[in-house]
Amino acid sequence: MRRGSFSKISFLVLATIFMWLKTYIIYKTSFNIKIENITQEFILFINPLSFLLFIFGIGLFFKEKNRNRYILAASFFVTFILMANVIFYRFYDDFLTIPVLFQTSNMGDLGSSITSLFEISDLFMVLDLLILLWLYKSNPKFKTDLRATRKEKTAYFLLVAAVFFFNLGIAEAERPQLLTRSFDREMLVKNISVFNFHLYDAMLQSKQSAQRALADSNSLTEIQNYVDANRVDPNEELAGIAKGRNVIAISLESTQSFVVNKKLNGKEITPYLNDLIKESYNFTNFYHQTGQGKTSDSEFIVDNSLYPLGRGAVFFTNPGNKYMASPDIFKENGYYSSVMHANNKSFWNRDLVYDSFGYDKFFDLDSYNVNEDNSIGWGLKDKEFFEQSVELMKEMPQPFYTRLITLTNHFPFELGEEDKMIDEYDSSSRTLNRYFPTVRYQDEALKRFIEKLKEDGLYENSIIVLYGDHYGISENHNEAMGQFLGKEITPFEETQLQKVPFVVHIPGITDKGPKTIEKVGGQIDIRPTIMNLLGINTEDQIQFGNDLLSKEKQDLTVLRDGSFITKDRLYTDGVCYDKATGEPIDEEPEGCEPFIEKAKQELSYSDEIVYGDLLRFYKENKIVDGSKPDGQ
Ligand code: GP9
Ligand code: MN
Repeated sequence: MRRGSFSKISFLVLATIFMWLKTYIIYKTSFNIKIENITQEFILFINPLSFLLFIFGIGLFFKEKNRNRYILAASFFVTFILMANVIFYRFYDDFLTIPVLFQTSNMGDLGSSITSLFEISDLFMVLDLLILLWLYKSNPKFKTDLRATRKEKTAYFLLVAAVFFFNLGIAEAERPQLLTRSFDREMLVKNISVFNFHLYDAMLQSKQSAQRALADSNSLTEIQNYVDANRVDPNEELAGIAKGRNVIAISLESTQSFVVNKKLNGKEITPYLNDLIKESYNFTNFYHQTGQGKTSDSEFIVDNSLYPLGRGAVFFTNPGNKYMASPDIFKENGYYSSVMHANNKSFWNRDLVYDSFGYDKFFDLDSYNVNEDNSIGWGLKDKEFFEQSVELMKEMPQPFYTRLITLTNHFPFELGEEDKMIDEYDSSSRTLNRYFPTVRYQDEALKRFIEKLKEDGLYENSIIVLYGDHYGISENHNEAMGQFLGKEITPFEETQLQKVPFVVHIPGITDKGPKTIEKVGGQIDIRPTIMNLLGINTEDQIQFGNDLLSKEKQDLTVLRDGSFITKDRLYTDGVCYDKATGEPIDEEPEGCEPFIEKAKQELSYSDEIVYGDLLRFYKENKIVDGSKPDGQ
């Protein structure tokens, strides 16, 4: 670059470099960002660059004096953002988001103690500002009257774009589907920088507020009519058979039904579960209904009996909505509620969402003793997790509702040799091969868990609910899956593979009278089914699920992609299949026809509730006037 050009941007370059290094130093000293390899470290290092070049680059549109003034102001502004995050992180172990900024209760906690959160070392954060200020005031080298030419500006912003896409490219390679699939703030900051994360957050926020602003209570009236028309009476005989018991719900990570009662090299894959279902209510035509939000979507469905969103994770897009979630219903019935999961509390935005759902407590990573020896893959091993969870459960006020989220059977299905109780499979898919030992391990962990509940006196007065959260083996592994199942994986089979276990074990009851329930259902039916067993009435709830034990329940379940399954038909990708043969049926499309519209309608009603935050219009089981929402 010519000297002239350089002097036009030298103040800019200096400010950028200062801020870049400062951000990286803050990443390393003030935030706890887990780095697993050198690529991740590199991404972390370069990620502030695109934003900083951009924001300081705007200075090129000003003449020199104003330019430097602008750059100084931008430096103060960016430093302020960093500082706010550092201080917030010190208290909450999390990055700032817009909903959090407006969550007065959170901010109230911080309140007066904000000054006490400052540390002497924070002064380091203004060091570069002082240098820039001093240069601006005293050093004429940084003052020329030159304007940047059009060409130079274009070249500069092309460079900014190149840096941005380079960053995004390697981040996507390191963490596929970063922006659509993973909504962990730490992950976003680690990959696209704390600054771009705020921009992303602002974008989501504005979209969401627009949709919310346009909604009124009339939309809810129509939906309530639909819900009421589709509600069936729960099973009367079974109503209240588990009244007053603790509810222990276990989310089985990535567990699909195809492993149940199935052998690999002559060995059962889930021997414990296979025995347990003989003493339980076992639902054999049960499907997960999750979308991109994976585990978090399943949590949303289970606790709300609503559908997750077609795009993104509702936990991330609408964490602050008004919900009528299980914890609130349980609370009204004298229950204490909690979630137990040994991961960062901010993963999937859980900390915020659980507050909205009304949970009394989230036992997150900090509640567990996690070290290298008791961890594998994503974190704490299931056996240890269950073991420690029972200890925590012993201290809970009873009756309680607690949801435990397992972790070991998560892609990439890593497991230490000492924990392998079954061989890997032998196929072209490393993922499928490794799936079996981790499923087997999870099954063993479950066995130990229930034994421990018995030892510790928590078994008899509880009901145990098991469900698979979502698929573990995606369609990318169809060939290997076909080899294992001994049949070609057609779109029909692929949809059938979305079946996950749903098992309700009621000590003293289901062991004496187990049932196999073939009624077609999905995760939205879990809440109404369990509530009826507990004798809790959910007739006033706006929910799409129904009691799966009710004779009247229609054999129909809608998956998030619009596919659906009835008693004898399966519809996916616009094709109607005969369930008995797995073959498409052209001559008799009526089998699917009546449900196609219904499926779409139901999903869109559910979306409307979420995007419009419609449940805010529902108070004390009545729809209230939409013109005066509760001032939120
Ligand atoms: C992470 C765990 C896994 O906390 O729930 O999430 P997933 O990737 O399955 O959605
Ligand atoms: Mn999961």
